[in-house]
Amino acid sequence: MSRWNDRVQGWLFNRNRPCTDIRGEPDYRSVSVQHVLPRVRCAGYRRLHLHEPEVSGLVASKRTWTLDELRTLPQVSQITRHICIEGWSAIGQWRGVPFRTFLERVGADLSARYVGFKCADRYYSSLDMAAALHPQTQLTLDFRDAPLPAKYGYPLKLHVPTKLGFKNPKHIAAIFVTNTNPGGYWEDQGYNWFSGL
Ligand SMILES: Nc1nc2c(c(=O)[nH]1)N[C@H]1C(S)=C(S)[C@@H](COP(=O)(O)O)O[C@H]1N2
Ligand SMILES: [Mo]
Repeated sequence: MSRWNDRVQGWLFNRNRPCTDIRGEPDYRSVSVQHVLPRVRCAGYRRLHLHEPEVSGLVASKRTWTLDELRTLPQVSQITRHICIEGWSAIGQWRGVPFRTFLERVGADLSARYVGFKCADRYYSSLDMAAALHPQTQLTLDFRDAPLPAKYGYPLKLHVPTKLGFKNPKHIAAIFVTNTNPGGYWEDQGYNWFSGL
């Protein structure tokens, strides 16, 4: 049933419709309960490539991206609402690279079906390619005008305002493009995989 639901949601998804029309003031205060906050290591540990995202799968260029390199790509600032399935939501101001720009830069096969994410705290999730390419899907580096605080996903988070909160991976350690559905931490425990808004 959930599979069928995924398919119908996929058909209904409008690839370009902005999903949030935010007039309110950003009030982002996470109410999420994350049991493990990973200790992430970035600049300074670069030689070890710890927790700077490793890009693999159906991409022309498989390698690790440093945070400095990500900051050389075009950055966009946006205000979007995050909606958690547990009943809270909050508006945040986020800056980062439009994920489509990133996928194009790494030579991703944009006709592949899924993009998967592995996180430094062993969380994981995945998206359909249409959601990954949505103009508001953002590889986020900054909260307001400063690097993401640890609890909001340092060093890197994916914002997907067209999806429920659990499909917005924080502390991203690996990104891969694939035709095999990678599932997700909550998705594999019965939450609907598509979870569109
Ligand atoms: N790595 C990682 N990403 C994660 C989670 C997590 O526990 N670990 N929780 C998810 C859930 S359920 C929500 S609602 C949001 C919460 O993001 P926030 O803490 O920045 O508000 O992150 C999502 N991404
Ligand atoms: Mo959540």
